[in-house]
Amino acid sequence: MLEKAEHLKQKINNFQAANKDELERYRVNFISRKSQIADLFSQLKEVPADQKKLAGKALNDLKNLAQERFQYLIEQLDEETQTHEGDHADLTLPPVPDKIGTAHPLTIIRRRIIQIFERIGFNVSEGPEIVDDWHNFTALNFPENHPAREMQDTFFIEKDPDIALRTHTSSVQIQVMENQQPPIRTLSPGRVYRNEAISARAHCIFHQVEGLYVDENVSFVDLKQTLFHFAREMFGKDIKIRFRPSYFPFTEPSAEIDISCLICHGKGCNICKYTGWVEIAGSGMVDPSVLDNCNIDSVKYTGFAFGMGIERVAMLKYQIKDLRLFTENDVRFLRQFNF
Ligand code: 2NM
Repeated sequence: MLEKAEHLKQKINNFQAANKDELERYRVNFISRKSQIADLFSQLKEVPADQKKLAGKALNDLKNLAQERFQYLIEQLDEETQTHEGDHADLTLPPVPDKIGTAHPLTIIRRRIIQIFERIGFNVSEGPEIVDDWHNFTALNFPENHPAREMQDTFFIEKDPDIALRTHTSSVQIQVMENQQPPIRTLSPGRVYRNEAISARAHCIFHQVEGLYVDENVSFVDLKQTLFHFAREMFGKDIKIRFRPSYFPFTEPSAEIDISCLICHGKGCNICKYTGWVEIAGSGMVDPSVLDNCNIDSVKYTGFAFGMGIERVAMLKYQIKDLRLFTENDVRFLRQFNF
């Protein structure tokens, strides 16, 4: 009896149903009331009493196995006929939704930066990417023939040294100040260009957000608190920031802004080069001569300004190690930013 059960078990496990007829043959052989299993059940009464329990269990197991395999064969056959013939498609089912794309990580970060500053009264200003020397350099206090102009590795338009691709979005803010009197609170996001070799850390095209606040009595304290607020909104309430003295032609005093390293929380790691700090932005009090260049009274008004790279913020926020990923359009990279 046990031998016969074992034999049937193997037959069941090996059974394949390539079509409905074979499925029916399976049903008759192993499921129906005249099946070989039913046969064995009817022989159970002849089994000696001391072996009945064991044999009964073996037959029950066999019966369950036959049922399970039957379900499996039905599903297999269903799947095959659906894909091969298509005549099993259920037209009443709702359609499978299309996969929708996600915003680019730089778009997500740009929108978030704008949102943070809009909530404290900044508006957004945009301007051309092709600019004249005045808006990109001269109005910003870069002296004629000053090495600072070369420092920025500018792309000039061929045969016209007066026209260039903007190297920062400060050019937009010059336009704003030329056209509007304080109070000014504006944010200028946009693409900027610098003639640099492409690497994991540098690109000739990248994105910036610059901020500008001009009014009566704007002080360095306002700059510090505004950027501290931004850092906490962007990176969380535990973030620390520090200001390091620096130099820009268009601000005086100037400061570089660091945030505490998000990876090691200030303990020291290879991202922050074991300093515990990473640079996030440049900033300073707008040089009075820049205000004067835009016909804003530099005796009455003061202002602060700052600039940061959107790529840099995104790399810190998402721990992206190579700048080139932003422009390769590899969906395996892009679809990770789905919020
Ligand atoms: C920076 C750092 C410091 C800046 C200055 C101005 C303007 F137009 F008001 F003079 N806009 N942005 C500025 C100041 C930008 O980027 C690193």
